[in-house]
Amino acid sequence: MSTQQLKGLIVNENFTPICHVKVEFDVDLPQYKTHKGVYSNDELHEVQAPVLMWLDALDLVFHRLVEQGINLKNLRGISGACQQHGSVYWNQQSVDGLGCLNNAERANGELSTILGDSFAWDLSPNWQDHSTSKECQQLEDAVGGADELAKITGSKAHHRFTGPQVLKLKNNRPDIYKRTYRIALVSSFLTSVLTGQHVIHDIGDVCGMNLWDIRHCQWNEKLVGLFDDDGSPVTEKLGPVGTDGQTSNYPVGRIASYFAQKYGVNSECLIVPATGDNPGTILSLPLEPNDVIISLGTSTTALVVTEKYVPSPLYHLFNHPVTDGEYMGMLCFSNGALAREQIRNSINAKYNVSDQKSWEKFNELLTTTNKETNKIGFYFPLSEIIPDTAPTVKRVQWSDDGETCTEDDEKSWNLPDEDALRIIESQALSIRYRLSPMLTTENHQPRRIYFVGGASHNKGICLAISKVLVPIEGSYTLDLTDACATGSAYKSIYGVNQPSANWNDFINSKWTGAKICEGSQNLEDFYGEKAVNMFIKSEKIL
Ligand code: XUL
Repeated sequence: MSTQQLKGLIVNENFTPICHVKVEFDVDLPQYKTHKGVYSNDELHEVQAPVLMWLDALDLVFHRLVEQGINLKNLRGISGACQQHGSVYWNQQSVDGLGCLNNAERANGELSTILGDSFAWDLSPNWQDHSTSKECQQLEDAVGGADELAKITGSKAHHRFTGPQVLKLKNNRPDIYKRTYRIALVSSFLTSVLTGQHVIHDIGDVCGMNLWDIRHCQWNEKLVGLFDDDGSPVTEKLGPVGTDGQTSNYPVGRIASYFAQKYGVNSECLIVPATGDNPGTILSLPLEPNDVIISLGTSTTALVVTEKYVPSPLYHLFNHPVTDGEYMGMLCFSNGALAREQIRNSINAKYNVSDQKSWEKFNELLTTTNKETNKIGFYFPLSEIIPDTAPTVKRVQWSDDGETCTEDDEKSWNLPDEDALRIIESQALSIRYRLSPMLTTENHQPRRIYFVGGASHNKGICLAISKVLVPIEGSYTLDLTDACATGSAYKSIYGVNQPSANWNDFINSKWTGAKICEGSQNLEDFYGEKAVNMFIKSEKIL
């Protein structure tokens, strides 16, 4: 369940994809009038999604699978990968509403009708929401600052994280908060609808709340204490968490009879807890420690599996969604494809390239422009998450001794040509600087990089990023359009078979590999510490 669409992917026991359907919220469910799957209020910096739309999307996905001639009697297990941080506010009535899904006589009609009265709020705050500065401060103050909050929950306070969002709801909409019986993440919401009962939160996804104490495996008392003035403990509303690999990986139940009756799903089909989209992504391939996945989509995300719990306000640490004692490190930048495309468009306009969407000239400039350690460009057409910055474009140039810098001096920049390499350099330097504490190789280099997402098909971009990150064994691209859906499909196979094997053995036994990105092995580290230091200094001027 992503921001703009819900996909249904079926794979067999050998990881072979069988069928793939999707529902695009704006296009397939126009009655909700969303734009890119959400409602945005630019003045209030709020971004929200209608919950009933997701229920209609779920019905439509099953409907489309049936339309494709898939016999859902063969379905043995289902899991999911959902946009992280979003929260769903169920009311008391939901116990009965969800129960209806398991009652042959009452499970009639559409999900959005059966569960229509089950929500205290019909909206879910989305990960793009930026409206919780006050609450972020409250959470950090409660534990003694950003460093402390990162130590406890794996992340400093972020606008989009569920804790600040729920706190804002309690402060601004106490009526809704009072009516809330259970707060679900998008992942636990999906698992609940599929099973027809309230369920646990997944151990990986719960770390996207800024409330969960990762080392002690429990809600943090000081943080949940911020909700105490309401009179009833927020932990009751938050409900239980699958506190280890056992509870989060094993099926939580069978599919609700609604889906068996209506779409012919095998009534024995097991539901394995859904996780977040990023934890789902790391399950799509056998990652060894120090391997990095870079997802080049609308946003840019870098993910790494690590056995070290080294929290920092610079990045996020989550529990590994499957393996106890491992962690997923994550960087999530909101600016990615859009920023690169804007530069590509001005380059194509300058050179009268007839196909506006062609990357040929952009990629040529990546190889003909001089690599730089003294020039840094920041290109944020959208508000940026890392660093927390309003939309801006800024170009800086440092003197060789790193003492003085000039800003936005258009004379010394060959524009827009030079922006092609500079945007890739700065996106990659930001990843390099922030990932390095989590990497345990000698020079904190990644072992391998796996590129996924839209721009992973662009070899020029992948190579230019690799030159900054210098992976020891090179970079690889995966022919995976749906990395997170694929990872969660593998999770369902693992869970259904009541895992005795360790996750990596399981995935290695079935996985068929990735393609090497030509030229990405044995790279010389041109950029080195000098470029990283210039980058850090430049970011401070933003
Ligand atoms: C991760 C994040 C996004 C969402 C939506 O922290 O906010 O990646 O999960 O995809």
